[in-house]
Amino acid sequence: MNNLKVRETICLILLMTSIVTAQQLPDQLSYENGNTSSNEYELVWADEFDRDGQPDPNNWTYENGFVRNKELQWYQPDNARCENGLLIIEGRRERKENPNYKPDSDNWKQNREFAEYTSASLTTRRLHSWMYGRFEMQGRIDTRPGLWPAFWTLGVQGEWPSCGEIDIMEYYQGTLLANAAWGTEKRWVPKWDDLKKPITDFNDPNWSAKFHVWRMDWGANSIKLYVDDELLNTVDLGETFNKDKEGKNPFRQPHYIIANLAIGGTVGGDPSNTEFPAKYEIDYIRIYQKKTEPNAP
Ligand SMILES: [Ca+2]
Ligand SMILES: [Ca+2]
Repeated sequence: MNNLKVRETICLILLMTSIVTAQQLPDQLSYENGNTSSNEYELVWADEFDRDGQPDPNNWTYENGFVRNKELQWYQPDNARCENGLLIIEGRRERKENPNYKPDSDNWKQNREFAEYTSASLTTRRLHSWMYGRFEMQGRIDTRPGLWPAFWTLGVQGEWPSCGEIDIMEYYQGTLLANAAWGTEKRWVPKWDDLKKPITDFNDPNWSAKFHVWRMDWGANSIKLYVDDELLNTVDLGETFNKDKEGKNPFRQPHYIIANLAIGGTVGGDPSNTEFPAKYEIDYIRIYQKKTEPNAP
């Protein structure tokens, strides 16, 4: 090739390259703008619940017996199973003898001879915890009277509520909640940043029959809680320092997750006319963190 031909060829190659680049650019841009979960965040942990049988013991451990809020159910692993790609937490009306029964005790965990209900509470405590990121749960909740399903987190250090609590999904008595709680001057008394959303506000009579996606976007400065991409509550982490002696911010430490179906108790409502079993179904739980700065917002 003479010099002219070489130049023409180079020009042609450059021209074609620029055309190809120009054609690729819009797709690339729309991908970057539209799909934040695959661009900004990367998946760091997930359970898709796609193997039938007991939930994966590498991911989950269990709360047992009577645990909190004077709830009616006895927690036991038997009420959790994976089936057709779903984690099913099943509330049952069944009598369970309380092995810790002491008729004269002032403690509600001891002075009940029986539990009249059973259910399950799964947690990643001591197995998996994360600081910051996007936490997502797709599930379907049973919204009938007396049922109190939740998908929430607790911080790894400190007693409640100084450890920090985040309620990504909580439901009872017709209302969805999206909350955070932390410590005050008084032991065991929390400060809340709460949001209550009656499910009738969704103007969908079939809302409870459908699966929904609950999401938390958590960074060093804020927590944002969503259902189906609707922002329910923003928590300003400049405000969430515990008012105890240590004064720590419990939302700047790793948290583990809990998925449970409570029945009755302090605020769960009256389940006595509800037909059992009741189901809380979870299709997946996914945790994403930012690629560039995994521990920053
Ligand atoms: Ca708020
Ligand atoms: Ca699934």
